[in-house]
Amino acid sequence: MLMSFFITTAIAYPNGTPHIGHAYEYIASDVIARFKRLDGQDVFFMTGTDEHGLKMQQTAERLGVTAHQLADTNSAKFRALDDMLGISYDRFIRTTDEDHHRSSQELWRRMEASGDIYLDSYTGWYSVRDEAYFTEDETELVDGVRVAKSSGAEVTWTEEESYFFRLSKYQDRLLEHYREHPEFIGPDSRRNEVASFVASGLKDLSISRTTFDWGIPVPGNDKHVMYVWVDALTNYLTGAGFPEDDGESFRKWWPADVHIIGKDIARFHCVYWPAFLMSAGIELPRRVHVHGFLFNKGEKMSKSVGNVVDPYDLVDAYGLDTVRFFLLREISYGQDGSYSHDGIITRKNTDLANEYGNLAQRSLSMVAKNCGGAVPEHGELTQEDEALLAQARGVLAQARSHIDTQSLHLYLEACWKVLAAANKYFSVQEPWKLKKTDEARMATVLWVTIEVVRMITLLVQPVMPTSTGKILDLLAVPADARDLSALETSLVPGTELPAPVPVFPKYQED
Ligand code: ME8
Repeated sequence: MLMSFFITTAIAYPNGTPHIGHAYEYIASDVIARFKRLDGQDVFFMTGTDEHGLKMQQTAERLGVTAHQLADTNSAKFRALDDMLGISYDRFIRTTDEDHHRSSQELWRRMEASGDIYLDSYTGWYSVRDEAYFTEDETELVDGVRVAKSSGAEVTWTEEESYFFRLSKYQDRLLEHYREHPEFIGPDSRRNEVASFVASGLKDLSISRTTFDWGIPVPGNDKHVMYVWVDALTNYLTGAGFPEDDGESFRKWWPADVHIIGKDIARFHCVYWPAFLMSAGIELPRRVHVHGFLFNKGEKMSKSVGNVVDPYDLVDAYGLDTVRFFLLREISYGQDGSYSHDGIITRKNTDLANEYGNLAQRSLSMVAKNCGGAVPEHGELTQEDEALLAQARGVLAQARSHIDTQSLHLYLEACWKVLAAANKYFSVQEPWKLKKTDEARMATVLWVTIEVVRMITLLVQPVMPTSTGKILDLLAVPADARDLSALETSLVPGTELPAPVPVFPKYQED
């Protein structure tokens, strides 16, 4: 039986149009999903939109539309972005989907049945932009306006009847879980932050609202809608098929293998979410990977701050595969990072055009000219040949382990080390000289080089699906020999090759 792998992104608030930070999260998650599929796993990859809550309701009021209309319009934009970016999602979930209502209400009932929900009243600060509650000392006055220290978002004083979740009861169990499953939160630095937050003491959490109705009704009390984060987090269960009818889908996909999220929502995913699940008696996800923020030349972006950078512009300017590659190669996945025109051009011209594209183009042109346009015959392999091939073959094990810790930059680094070694090999072996002195050896060197290009291309398909497809076409690799098990095979001498064309052009300044 195939191993199943369930990966999710955060579901975005469709109160505005998507920005490059969203694109970054989708691309990284997509690379992991594609890698797992190529590695023979049965993958379920889910993304979507988080459509309830006060932020959506207030934005809709300002625009003179209903919250539902706003969600429909903008959810479609997120989905279009996914499609433009080549995101291979299996389900695009919307929290207004019918099955999601059932699932959220069932989670609520189970938490209630555990005795973890009680009615009281909430008095304190609320940030609509963060959709989060804050204690007084988590806020500060800036120019006479009270804001959340963590985000700078304005907070408003809130007093209303509310259901509470007994979060405080789960403090010890959460800490124990982080200790026993250190892989639950990555990278490690995030786990430490979360653990010290929990260790400092947890208060019960307000989980319903009565002053607006754009949300999922609380079972048994229609005056209340659920706090948007209760319903938002439950999307992961809904996608897996909760509450199970026959249980088959849910058993197959749950627990999720990894939730990919940004650093501003770590608390919700690493504290509230596991506590809800513990209360409901549901297994916890295996891992939450927290990525950093993407800045435009150091500037923080967000819809509410208003300096959104359009991912469409970026892709128009540099090409989709370049953008996908740049974001993952340039930034340590987990840290903050920034992008700039110069940074993207450097990666495009050196890593892609010189080290990868040029190696493929030079070796394949020589094959076309000197080996009858077919995969060359190779003679006995020298130590150098064997060493390079072994290095390329060795990348798979490293790539798997980097993918499992979401160290996407290290996975690409490992691939590019092999390309650097292959470039060095090519210039040391000087096949253009061998042409005059030892044609058989030239053929062997060319075979080894294009074989390494094939292996690295197989490995980096998840990052640049279109360009790698073109390179595999140039190597006449059949469609059924493009998954990672094909690393165990090699190019068959005599296979006819199409005329080579450059796949990774340099960026030309206008
Ligand atoms: O937080 N760089 O939605 P959202 C990188 N609905 N990632 C960024 C980013 C940036 N500049 N800005 C935002 C929400 N993100 C909730 C999630 S999940 C059950 C509910 C990331 O639209 C952010 O960290 O504000 C989050 O992971 C995702 O984009 C959606 O953010």
